[in-house]
Amino acid sequence: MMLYVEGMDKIVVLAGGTGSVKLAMALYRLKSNSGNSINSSKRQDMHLSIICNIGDNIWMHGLYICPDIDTIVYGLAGLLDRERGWGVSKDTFNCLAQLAKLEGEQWFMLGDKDLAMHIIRSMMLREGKRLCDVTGYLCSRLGIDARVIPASDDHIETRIFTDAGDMHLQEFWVKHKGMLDVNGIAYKGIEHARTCSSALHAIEEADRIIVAPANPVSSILPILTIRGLGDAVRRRRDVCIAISPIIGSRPVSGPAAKYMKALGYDVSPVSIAEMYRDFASSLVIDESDRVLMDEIKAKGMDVYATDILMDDEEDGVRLARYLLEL
Ligand code: FO1
Repeated sequence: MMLYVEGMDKIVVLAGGTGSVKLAMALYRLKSNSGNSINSSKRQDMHLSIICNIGDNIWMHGLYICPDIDTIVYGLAGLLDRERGWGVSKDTFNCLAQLAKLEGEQWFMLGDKDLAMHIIRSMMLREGKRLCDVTGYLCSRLGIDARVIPASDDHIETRIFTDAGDMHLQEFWVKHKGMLDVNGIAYKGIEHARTCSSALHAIEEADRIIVAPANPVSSILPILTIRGLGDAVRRRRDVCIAISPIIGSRPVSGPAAKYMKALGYDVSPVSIAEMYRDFASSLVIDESDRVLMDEIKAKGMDVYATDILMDDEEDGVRLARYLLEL
């Protein structure tokens, strides 16, 4: 359990992977003592806890891959391949090429350096350690001064229902390149999953909870649907603020539009308000969606408009500061 220093803001982020890491990195840059390049007068004392989606997790080659956790960990450790938004920068794929020779075509790009993470994690899990402890250990080895917490130690997986059958999210998104029509989505195993005590503790103690601009269906709802976790966030609704992952009628990135339509939602920040209003009291939308403010207020949320696109690091830091100052 984390020991908090009196007077420091406790910030909790609910995060997916590629869409969330820019915000997580920006908050981390603002944080003091993270060895970053921000002018010290602009830094802010804070405890940063990032609760990560685990619905993308998948067993491959006997290894447990946790893409969203790893994206956040690599981002905070300064190792992330920022262009792709996942994996380790300047990684090579020699092991994968050899696997292709021995096993046949590979569709999931596991880099040589990235594999080290999966090998150690899988070994520790086989020794009986919990995913939250394994993640904490890996973060400490990489010198990360923040808590990265899996939403649960239990395995859940987001299944996508298509005309070609139901499949793991990674199969849909990576193997089939997100091209199939989506008829439905389910979080397999979620009814038995329990949240980690460290996630509950972080939520209870938080001064601010930030829902990152992540895919609402495949990143945020799997977190909030885990037993105990959604209730804990609901109890802290007053300090919970969400950033819309939709600008106009398009997601900032990824397959959110397909998934939202499959669940019967219009692709709009107003739908994000419908999905999050039980958990968050405020929604931050893009400046260009100002016209929707009244409609969102009518859903029962406070609404703020600013530039939410994070094209570069400075955009991220500006948005992070805006969220902390709201
Ligand atoms: N995304 C891809 O589009 N293609 C890949 O081959 C791929 C491999 C991969 C390996 C490790 C990892 O941590 C992430 C990886 N991702 C890959 C990203 C991942 O599929 C998704 O973007 C996330 O699960 C969504 O948050």
